[in-house]
Amino acid sequence: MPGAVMRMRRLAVVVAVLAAGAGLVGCGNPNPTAEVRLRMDEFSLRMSPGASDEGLIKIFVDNVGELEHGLVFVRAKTVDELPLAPDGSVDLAKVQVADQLKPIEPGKYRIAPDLFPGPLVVLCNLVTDGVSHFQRGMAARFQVRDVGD
Ligand SMILES: [Cu+2]
Repeated sequence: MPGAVMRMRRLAVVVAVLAAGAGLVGCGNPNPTAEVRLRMDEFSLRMSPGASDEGLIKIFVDNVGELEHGLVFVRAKTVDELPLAPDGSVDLAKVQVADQLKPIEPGKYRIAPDLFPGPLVVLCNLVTDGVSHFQRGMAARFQVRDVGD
C-alpha cells in the first residue's frame, strides 16, 4: 500500500488553546465534521464519539489530570495488538503512526490531527516514574470513516 503506509511523525497542529469557556462555537466552518471530544487524566483517555468522517477532524482535548500527557494516533484495530517497548510504552517504530502531539499540560486544547481512514488507537505514550501511561489505561479506539470521493 504505497502512500497509505507512509509513516508520518509530524506533530499535530495545536490550532488554538481555548481560554476557559471561550467560543466553542465554530465561525463559518465549511467542513461540517462533527466535533470530537477527548478527555484524559491519570490514567484514562476517552474519545466521543468514537468515530468521525475522513477530513479535517477537530478534536477538543481536555486534560483534566495533574500531569502532562501526550497523544499519538496509530493504526490498530485493538489496543491489545500494539507492540510494547521494554519500558511498557508502545514501540512506535513497529506501528504506523498517523500523527502525534507533543505532551500537553493540564488544560483545554483544540487540535486538528492528520488522520487517515481506518481503525486507529489514540494513546498517551509517556512513561513517568516507571509508569507507562498506556499500560495504565490511556488508550482508546477511534474510527476514521472513509467518505470516498
Ligand atoms: Cu499520559
